[in-house]
Amino acid sequence: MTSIVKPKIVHEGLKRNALGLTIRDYEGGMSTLCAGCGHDSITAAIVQAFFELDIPPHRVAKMSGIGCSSKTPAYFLGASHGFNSVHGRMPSIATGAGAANRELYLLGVSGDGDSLSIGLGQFAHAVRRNLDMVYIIENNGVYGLTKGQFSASADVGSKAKKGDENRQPPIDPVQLAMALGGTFVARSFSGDKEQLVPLIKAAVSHEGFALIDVISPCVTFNDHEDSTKSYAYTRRFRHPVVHADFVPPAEEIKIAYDHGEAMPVELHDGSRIVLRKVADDYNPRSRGAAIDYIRTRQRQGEIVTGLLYIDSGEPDMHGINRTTSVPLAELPFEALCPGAEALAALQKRFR
Ligand SMILES: Cc1ncc(C[n+]2csc(CCOP(=O)(O)OP(=O)(O)O)c2C)c(N)n1
Ligand code: SF4
Ligand SMILES: [Mg+2]
Repeated sequence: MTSIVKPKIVHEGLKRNALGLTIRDYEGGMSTLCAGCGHDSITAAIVQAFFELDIPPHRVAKMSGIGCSSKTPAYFLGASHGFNSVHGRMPSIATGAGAANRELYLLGVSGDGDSLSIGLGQFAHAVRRNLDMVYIIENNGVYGLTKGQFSASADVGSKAKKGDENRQPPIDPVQLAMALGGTFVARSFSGDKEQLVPLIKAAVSHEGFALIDVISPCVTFNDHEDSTKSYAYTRRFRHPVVHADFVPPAEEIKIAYDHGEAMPVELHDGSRIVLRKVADDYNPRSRGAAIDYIRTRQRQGEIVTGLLYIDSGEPDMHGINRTTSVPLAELPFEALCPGAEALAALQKRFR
């Protein structure tokens, strides 16, 4: 993937986190995306979230498929592990990495084309397995990298830059993930860092598959008047249903309760996401009610954002399969490989 080395200038006064690192330590190469691309704002939110969570970059494995969105891991967490996979195949790579080393923080970045067109099957099974990872879809409604064809998330009636109208119904990753049993489902907007950063932090702390669908306008091919994924459209029709505050384990959470109606949800590492409800009838812990609400608002032309559904009690892929608590990558080879004789005995049973 294309990247230009960014000169690392660290000012003395730059804030340091608990590891003594500055935000510069969480950056990557210089972006080669178009100026104003929503994907760059998501990169900035990822950098901020991991810096504030005090996560050592070498404990993160960032993965992607193919697309402008999938290029972005080159622009953040330069000292992390990384794998840029084949188009739509990132979930398999993430599953393998997670199976081998459950102590890595898995961060997948994908596009609407990468996840909802060619990679739909892979995406669906990663949700179903409740693979412990953060999965960000940088959703612009087009194939940006290949110059603006409609993707599977383009809305009916949305027009391409040259005027063609999309007539096929879109796939909404949020509703799809909920139908597949997703345990953390959120939507945000690349231009809303205040909402996106706490959502990323909560997603990292969630044990299981955490989807954040981020509307991320493509300024070159899909930011015109007739687009439903443009900056103007999203700003106008965005409807935050919950405000999310992320509270790390060591912090007093009383203040968060004081701000009116609050719903704290404890995550497995002791951190909390405190949801302040904006819509009276919204319940992010009821799958059915959340889907109904999203559909009702969708019929009124609104794009609901925030943490839309959470269930922090379900086992993740390792819990379901009862795998060893020691990462497979760290077990001695003899413990993993019982030898040729054991294999021959096993095969004999199937003859
Ligand atoms: C197997 C395969 N088929 C098709 C392509 C061509 N291709 C590259 S990126 C892409 C779509 C990218 O769209 P999206 O995932 O939405 O990312 P964006 O560029 O919009 O961020 C396509 C179809 C490819 N690289 N590999
Ligand atoms: S083509 Fe679109 S998605 Fe790709 S970098 Fe440019 S603005 Fe971003
Ligand atoms: Mg796209």
